[in-house]
Amino acid sequence: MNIYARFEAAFQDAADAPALLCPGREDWTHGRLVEEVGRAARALDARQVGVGDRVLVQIEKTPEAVALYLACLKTGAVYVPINTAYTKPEVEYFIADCEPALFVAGSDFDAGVPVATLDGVGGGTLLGSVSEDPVAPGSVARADDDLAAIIYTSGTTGRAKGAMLTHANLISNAETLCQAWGWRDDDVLLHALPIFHVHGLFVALHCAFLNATPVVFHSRFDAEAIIRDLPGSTVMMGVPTFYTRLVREPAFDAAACAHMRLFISGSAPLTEQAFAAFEERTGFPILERYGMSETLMNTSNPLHGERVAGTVGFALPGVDVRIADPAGRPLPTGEVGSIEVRGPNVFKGYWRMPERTAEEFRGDGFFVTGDLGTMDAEGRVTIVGRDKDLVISGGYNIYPKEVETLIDEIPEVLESAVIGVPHADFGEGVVAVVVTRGQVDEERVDAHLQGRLARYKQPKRVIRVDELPRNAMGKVQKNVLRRKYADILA
Ligand code: MCA
Ligand code: AMP
Repeated sequence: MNIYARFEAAFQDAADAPALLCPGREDWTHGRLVEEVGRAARALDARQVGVGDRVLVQIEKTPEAVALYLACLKTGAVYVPINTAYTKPEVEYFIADCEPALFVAGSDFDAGVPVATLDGVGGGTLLGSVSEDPVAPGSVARADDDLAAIIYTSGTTGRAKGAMLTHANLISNAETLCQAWGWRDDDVLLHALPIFHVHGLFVALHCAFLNATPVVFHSRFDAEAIIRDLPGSTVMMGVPTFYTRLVREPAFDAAACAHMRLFISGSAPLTEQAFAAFEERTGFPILERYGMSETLMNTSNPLHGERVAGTVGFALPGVDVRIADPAGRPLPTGEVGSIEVRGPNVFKGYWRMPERTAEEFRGDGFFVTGDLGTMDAEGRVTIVGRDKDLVISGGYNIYPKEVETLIDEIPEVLESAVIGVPHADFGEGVVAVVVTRGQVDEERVDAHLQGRLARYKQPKRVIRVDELPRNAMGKVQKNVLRRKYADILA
């Protein structure tokens, strides 16, 4: 089943009802959305994008971008969205890796593959010359394990891996979430997440699309704009930074949230303090859930029942979650181990990386998430750490290895260690600790990374030291560094 067939059936039943409510722009009904999907499908066809072809996309968040995503689903192309913050060399990696039939960029890009543009107001070459004639409803039939999207996620080696997600992965997870979160016909989703990651693109939009309920579509997160639109909304999804920023706004209180029914958090740990501050201010216990690009959503706190701060809740229906030892053997209740998951939500593998895929699956089909956690007797999961060297800053993942590799290119740098330390706004912030020959200051490191690495991955501070702490095996002790510099960004 093509997931777009599910969406389209719901859209057609709600053709005159609002789909995307866009502040500062004309709203789109579901009927209009279907037309725009048709237009984007025609644009793909005009560029000979066929079934199974990759469409790499690095564009601003607009209704047209949503239509392009849905058009890829409709036509059986594989949607490959990437962060708008990526620099040219980063983008070139993705082009070489996924070999797109088309790269849709925000502005002109010299790529060596066909390029079309779609800008921040929906203009550009992609849709510019497409005829307005209606396109027939329907979508290309897709088998359960046919790809719908590739979502790149960085690896501990510093090389990004493309997680291949199938139509069946997306359908099963969307249905499960609608059920778990009790999606209602009168729900209105307040959407301020980027749409190049699983959270904003699949988790949030699919709940609304399966039910053809409206989405208040903000192009980016802005606390004041959120407060303005709360009275017309019922559900919001966000990363913890959204919620800690909202609590800092004096106008954000129980009265402002009176029309809301649910706030959902994920992508990064929501601290117990943030959970408590939010509940104290609004009366709402945030519902925290846990997922990954490779697995979509795995666990969720309950809609009805106690939401426990600092935990990510129970395995979602149909998803097996276990805590295992390094050999994949299940551990007794309460013990800390590797979080492993299996189910219809789990991806097909990494794009053109069969060995990496094999390494991260157990023989019995469980996927090793790289997160460490515990499960209590009731099945409630708590994430206690990560077995992977990863920093999560404002919900974006940053792999230290990628940053270290670039910093180590500076001739005067002898070695570097990139760590995440507590950051008041982003939860964790990136810090680089460097050993240098001669004077290398923060500006020198900044200048080297500029244009090579997305800004959000760049260190907020660079610290020079004489040597890095190492254990008996010679491995850099990042935990020692994290403790030592724990306060510098707080
Ligand atoms: C922006 N900056 C950041 C971040 N965002 N630095 C570190 N971490 C960040 N997350 C930097 C910019 O580079 C810039 O630096 C300065 O902050 C201001 O940039 P601006 O774009 O204005 O920032 P903002 O609009 O305030 O963005 C913060 C944000 C945003 C709203 C928290 O990062 C965001 O939307 N995060 C959500 C990420 C997300 O959707 N994650 C889900 C993926 P300078 O001034 O130095 O140039 S994970 C996922 O999908 C899994 C499956 C899951 O479980 O959900
Ligand atoms: P990504 O690779 O961007 O899909 O990020 C997935 C990672 O985000 C997971 O492996 C976790 O480490 C982290 N993550 C997602 N949700 C949560 C959560 N609720 N609490 C803590 N970490 C989370």
